[in-house]
Amino acid sequence: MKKIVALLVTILALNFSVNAQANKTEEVKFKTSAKCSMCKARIEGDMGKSAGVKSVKLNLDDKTVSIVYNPKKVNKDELKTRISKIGYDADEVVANQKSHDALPSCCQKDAKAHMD
Ligand SMILES: [Cu+2]
Repeated sequence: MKKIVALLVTILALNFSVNAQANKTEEVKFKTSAKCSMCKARIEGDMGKSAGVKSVKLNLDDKTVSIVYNPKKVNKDELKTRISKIGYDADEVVANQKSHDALPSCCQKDAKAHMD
């Protein structure tokens, strides 16, 4: 009986650790070329809907975006590319020019710093 209980406990523990592994997320931070709260809403909205992304938060004080993601579904470079496609720089990855030029003028890189 003791053995069976020990076995069950082992199985449960193993099962638990496998589940924990499957739900493992990582967090990255990129410097972006965001300008204002519209940029924040745009980046958080678009990235929030993209595959493998759990949460997105853009800090307008330092223009960094923090992304919690599932490393099995998406990687850092892909995340940067997705930000570029929205029209913003992400660290060394430069914004896709076409997407950038389609942003409202107040959100483009040469716009003066402003908060909304
Ligand atoms: Cu903006």
